Amino acid sequence: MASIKRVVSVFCFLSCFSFREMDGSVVLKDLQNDKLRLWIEEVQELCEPDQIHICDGTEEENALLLKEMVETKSLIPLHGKFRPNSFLARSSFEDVARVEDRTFICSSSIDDAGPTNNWKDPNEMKSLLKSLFKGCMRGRTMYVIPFSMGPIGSSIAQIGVEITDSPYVVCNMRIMTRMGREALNALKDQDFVPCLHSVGVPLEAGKMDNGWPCNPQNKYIVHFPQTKEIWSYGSGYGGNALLAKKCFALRIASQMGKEEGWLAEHMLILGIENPDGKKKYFAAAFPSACGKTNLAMLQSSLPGWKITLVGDDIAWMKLGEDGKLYAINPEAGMFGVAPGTSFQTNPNAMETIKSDTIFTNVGLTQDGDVWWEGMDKDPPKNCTNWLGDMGEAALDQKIAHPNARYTTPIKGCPTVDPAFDDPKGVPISAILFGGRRASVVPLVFESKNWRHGTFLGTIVSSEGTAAANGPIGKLRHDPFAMLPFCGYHMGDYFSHWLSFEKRGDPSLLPTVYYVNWFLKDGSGSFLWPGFRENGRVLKWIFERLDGTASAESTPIGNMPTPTSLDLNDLNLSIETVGKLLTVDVGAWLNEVEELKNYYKIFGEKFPSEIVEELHLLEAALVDKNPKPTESF
Ligand code: GTP
Ligand code: SPV
Ligand code: MN
Repeated sequence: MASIKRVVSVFCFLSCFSFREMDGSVVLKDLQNDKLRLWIEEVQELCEPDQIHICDGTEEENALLLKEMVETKSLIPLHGKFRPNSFLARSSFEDVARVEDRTFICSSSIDDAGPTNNWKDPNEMKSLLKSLFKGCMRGRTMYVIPFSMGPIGSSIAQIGVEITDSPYVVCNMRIMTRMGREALNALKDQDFVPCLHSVGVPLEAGKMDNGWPCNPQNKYIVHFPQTKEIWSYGSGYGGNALLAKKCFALRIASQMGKEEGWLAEHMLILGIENPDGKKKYFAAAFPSACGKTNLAMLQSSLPGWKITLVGDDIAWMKLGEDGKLYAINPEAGMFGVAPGTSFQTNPNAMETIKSDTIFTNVGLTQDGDVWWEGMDKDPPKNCTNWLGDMGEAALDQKIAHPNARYTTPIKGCPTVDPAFDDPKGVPISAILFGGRRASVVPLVFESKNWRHGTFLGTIVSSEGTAAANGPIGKLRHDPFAMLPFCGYHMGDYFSHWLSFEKRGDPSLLPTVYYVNWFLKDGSGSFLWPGFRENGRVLKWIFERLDGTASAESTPIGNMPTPTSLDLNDLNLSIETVGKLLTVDVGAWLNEVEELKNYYKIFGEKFPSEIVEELHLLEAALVDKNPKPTESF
């Protein structure tokens, strides 16, 4: 490799190891941080890599890694005419999504992890992991990736360092975070979150990978919330391997937020401007593959309304000195669902991924471009599927895996918000919860106050998607869209949310809304057109906050009056609008029973305020319920 000037052995503490250094790259003497140096030494001793590469985040370094991956066939370069500087990666059948049953929260006590997390004793887990990691990087390069979650220098931001043996992870982390020398400089002698990752496939001398390396029999995605450490073994895919994302920015950060009085949430952040140029910011929590990326990049069909993108997956929110809740997006990129993305459903995503994007598990067309279900009508002739098969060999497979994704820089999005890099964050006026519900939950309703809003977070449930291993379409509770991501006892998490009411002036907190784009009619078709038309619901929320849109009180919350929701030019029948904006009292009473049952799992840590809210809802529904005799 021409650009690697030398392989050197430096520093007494790692004297027997070789370091890859390039012109201007980070060298060991740059590592002023004692904890970092000691940790690198420990990991190198444990994992026994052939060499160590400290990432500086430069273009040159990235180009070198991409070139090496193309040479070893772990990346396919796409045709520069269609997608400049873009690549396709194909994983394996056994490594396509998050693995929730292999994800562990190893708090000091099982009670701290709570009923929604897999718990193992931290000491036992550490010794098991140490045996797995022993020698696991033999034959490979160990990459050290310093990164900042959030704008460097923001008081809400945090520094992490991921060590990985996957160059695919390095290039994805470079898109997803602010990675390299700048993050290292910001670290100085402060603390950081160590994130250790291995694909779990040591290589014999002189051997190369045959396909996507992973260790399906031994996947462990492990978090130590007390010591703020992450260890991940056996998977190279998405949230299992890009440890800054779900592992750090949600599971570990949620624990930090509990300790320090802030919120780490599975939420998009968007800016919304009305035709008069008045602007607000909203955050929204929907479970995985339920429409955050789409909403965050929305191009409204309503004249004069403009939506801008701050984040599509994660929000860190802190109370500002003015009492408002400020949010930053800790990420710098998007790891978005590809299937279903088209110029009709998400034109801004299609623009963003025109270049500088890594696609994983999508189809490859004969002329070197990508394709997936829902991009346009039919797959082009002779398109290979996500496994690289074509024709008969590919018959039982979709072209793209349902959880195929693109990794792309947020700054490449034509609608990126001007405050994307603002260290202060953006003030949040509304928080939306939602999920995939074919029935029961209407298009939109508004909470009455913060406590009721928190209750609405606890009742989120959604039909399963391909984002995680597990049944697709089956309804499951997913409070705050955080079920797989809360790093501590969810009962304590509900109390933490409630506590914001007392931290300052509750009237300055965002108003909570509940939305559902996914109602279906009897034949299984969506009742609501969704996608860009969701801007109409955003408009109603905006105008509610301004006091210019009307609503009527219902047992579940405030709902749009027939004329306050802008449905112009939608051609929806009165019957459809009725279905979208109806509270089905009987179905909601069943929902209440289901919630009573569900809440039991949280035991003594379940806050009494939420029980009270459930009782209030039940009482309001019973009040509206026509007595059985009346229906005769
Ligand atoms: P994660 O990245 O997994 O956290 O998911 P996400 O919430 O960002 O999901 P995303 O926006 O990528 O949406 C996933 C799927 O939902 C895609 O297949 C979309 O086509 C579909 N989707 C998004 N918005 C809508 C909508 O308004 N209506 C309908 N019917 N489908 C939608
Ligand atoms: C999700 O599953 O919610 C994602 C994708 O955003 S992953 O990063 O793999 O968790
Ligand atoms: Mn997500």
